[in-house]
Amino acid sequence: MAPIKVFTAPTPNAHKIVAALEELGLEYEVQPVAIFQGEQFSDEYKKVNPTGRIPAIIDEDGPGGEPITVCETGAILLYLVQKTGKLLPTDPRKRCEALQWLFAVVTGIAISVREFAHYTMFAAEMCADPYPTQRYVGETERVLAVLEEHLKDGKEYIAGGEFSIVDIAMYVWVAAMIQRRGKIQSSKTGEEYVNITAWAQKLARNHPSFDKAVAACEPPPP
Ligand SMILES: N[C@@H](CCC(=O)N[C@@H](CS)C(=O)NCC(=O)O)C(=O)O
Repeated sequence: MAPIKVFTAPTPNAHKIVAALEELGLEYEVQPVAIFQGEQFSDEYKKVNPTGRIPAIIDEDGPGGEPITVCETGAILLYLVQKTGKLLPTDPRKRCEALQWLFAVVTGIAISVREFAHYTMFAAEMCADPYPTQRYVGETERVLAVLEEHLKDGKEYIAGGEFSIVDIAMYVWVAAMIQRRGKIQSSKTGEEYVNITAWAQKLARNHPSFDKAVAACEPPPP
């Protein structure tokens, strides 16, 4: 069976998909896309993902044994669940809870964290107006406080009481923040988010897939 081709760059969104493939034990082959050189907008890549974003996957053994291309991390994660029947609770209530969190992470929390990083780190000197920075710092603060409260009492997983694609989708952003800032903390008070930290540390210890994903997405040497 042909390995799943996964289009990557060294970013949390790519780590998310490679970590899921690792967790599921699916064979995959990484196809790096040089997003800082604009390769995501090449005619060739736009045949894979017309929106010019990584990651994307091509599974030669898709539904009905036919090839399928899937873009958007939420859709890719759900495709992998559909393919394997793993990494999402099967109990209907737990599944609903997990899907609710998945969409909150992919469409909301991840965007806040990404824009927070953009305005405080990558574009810090390019934006004279304080509004975007204030908005994303404030929004990131708000959503991380919600997650911090949710993970209290030593909760091991975000949803449904089991490890799922929701933990994978959130972990990659938390890990990126911890890597860049040393710890995950409130920008207002400087206080560490202890519940998020404990959840992330436990995941990192028990799931080597995350480190493997980061290594697999490293850009090829020039
Ligand atoms: N909603 C998309 C977001 C993907 C995304 O933002 N990818 C970034 C890398 S993390 C990208 O391709 N950036 C290239 C660019 O902005 O031109 C998803 O979840 O797949």
